[in-house]
Amino acid sequence: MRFTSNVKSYVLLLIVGIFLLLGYVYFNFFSERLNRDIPIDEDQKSTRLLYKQPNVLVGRTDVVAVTPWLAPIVWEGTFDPVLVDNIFKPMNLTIATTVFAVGKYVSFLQDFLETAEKHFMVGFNVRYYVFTDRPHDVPSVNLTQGRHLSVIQVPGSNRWQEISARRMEIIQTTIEHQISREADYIFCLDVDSKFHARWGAESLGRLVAVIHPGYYEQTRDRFPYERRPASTAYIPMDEGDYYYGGAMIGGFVEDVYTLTKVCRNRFEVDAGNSIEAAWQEESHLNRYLLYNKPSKVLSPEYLWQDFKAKTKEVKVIRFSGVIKNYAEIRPNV
Ligand code: UD2
Repeated sequence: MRFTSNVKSYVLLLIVGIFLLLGYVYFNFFSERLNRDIPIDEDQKSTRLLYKQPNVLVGRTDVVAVTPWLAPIVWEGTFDPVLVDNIFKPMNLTIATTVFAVGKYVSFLQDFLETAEKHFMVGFNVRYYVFTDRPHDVPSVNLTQGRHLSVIQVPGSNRWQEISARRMEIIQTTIEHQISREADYIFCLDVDSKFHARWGAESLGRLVAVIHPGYYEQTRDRFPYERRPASTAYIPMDEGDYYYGGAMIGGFVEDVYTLTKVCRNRFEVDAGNSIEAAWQEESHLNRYLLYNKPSKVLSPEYLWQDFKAKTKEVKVIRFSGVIKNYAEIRPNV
């Protein structure tokens, strides 16, 4: 009798133990997943999100943070990184990042990738697409979890203008064949650059462009737009919003697809008429963005140049072009 009652107690204890273990597993793993899907839940203290109260009267007054078509211009101090991350991180987004390293430009890849791992879209799924004619020279860089790199072979060229300009066509076809299935957003970046500080989800938008650091203090008639009416990139002297840098194009994959397709077609029309726009694809980009306004504009913090002294309104340099010896690095002068 005594033996049977001991067995019963052991069985009872075992059942209680199993329930406790299951409860522990549920609350530690599954409830955490559920909470991540609901970033702000006022009823549950554990999911409260604390951040500085937004203010409509106090903020940056030294820069303009909105375009006349009401798109944000992203400057340090105009967004809360903690809040932004809490909105975007639960969405489990994948960000495609294209970078061309043709000819000697392959030597810039190591710094570009290593600094991107430190500062670019940290905590997001990132897929780098490296386009090069020298796949064996692509450095091996340690990527953190959720980040991948594909190498795509492209032809070399003996004209830098062609390498730079053909990016539109190659990005367009790669979106069509691969990226459209693998990513939500895309950034197309220049390789001869390094990241120096956070470049995060505050930069995400439907169509994103960056203000070129060399021209944000100039009047529109001084912008180096294509000025010949015979070119499809033509912009008259009394038109234009900002001068956007060709070193960054971003947005939803489908919106960047349309942009690259249109610019590529216009580039080919020009080529058929023996015209090459003043700044190749950058000129076509500027023309496209004049009539298809970006939904978000990044300040020059997101595209600086190492040779340029920091100005007072630029509080943080996030991404900057390195100083390079053009004669040494380019296939032609
Ligand atoms: C400006 C633009 C650049 C592009 C170019 C016009 C900025 C800061 N830069 O830079 O985006 O619009 O004018 O053509 O706005 N590349 C190679 N191999 C080469 C040459 C170029 O891979 O031999 C690729 C590489 O990814 C490079 C990019 O093309 O970063 C742009 O070329 P660049 O950096 O020589 O052009 P740059 O400095 O005049």
